[in-house]
Amino acid sequence: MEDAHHLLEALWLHQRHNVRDHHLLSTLLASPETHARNAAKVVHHHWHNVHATSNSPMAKDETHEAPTQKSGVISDTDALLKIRIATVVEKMQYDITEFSVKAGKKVEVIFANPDFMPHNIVFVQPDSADAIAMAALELGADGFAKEYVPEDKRIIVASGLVDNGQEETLEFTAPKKPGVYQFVCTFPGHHLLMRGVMTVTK
Ligand SMILES: [Cu+2]
Repeated sequence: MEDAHHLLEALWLHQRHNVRDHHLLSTLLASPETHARNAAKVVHHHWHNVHATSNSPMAKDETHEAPTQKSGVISDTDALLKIRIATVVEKMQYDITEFSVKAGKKVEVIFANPDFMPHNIVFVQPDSADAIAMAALELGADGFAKEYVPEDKRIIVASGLVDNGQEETLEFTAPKKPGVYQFVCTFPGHHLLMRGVMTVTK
């Protein structure tokens, strides 16, 4: 059987182009990978609940409404920066692609995923996003079990794979060294589009 992540990518493409491949969906619904199964369940739900004339299969369903909470900085004090970052439905992007924080400040990132695909968010050292995404890809069959987060010293903090409608909060301390740090989704095939930067200032 093909890797679940390839099948999910195929489903993602079909979803974007409003093509329904029932065989592919059935295969994913039976996948041993929980995140793949969850994603398939969301798509299955849409196919059976969304009005046929809807432009996008995602457009009218309550589970895909824009999150009620707005993304961006929630609060910023001397002690703590609190920020919400969400995925953009069917875009393979984060809705926040840059923010700044003072070196050494505590950061709380609420990562929310309204998209049907699973995504993660991994904060890394400057210019290491590509290498870490490649290392994630090389996890191969272990990828899902490791949430596509490789072991790598350049990772500052990482979420797990977050399924549709879920969120995860990350708490970490901003690096002491000013610079442009990247954040990226390491799910295979996502890293080129799904990334942003955290600028650490003095
Ligand atoms: Cu992703």
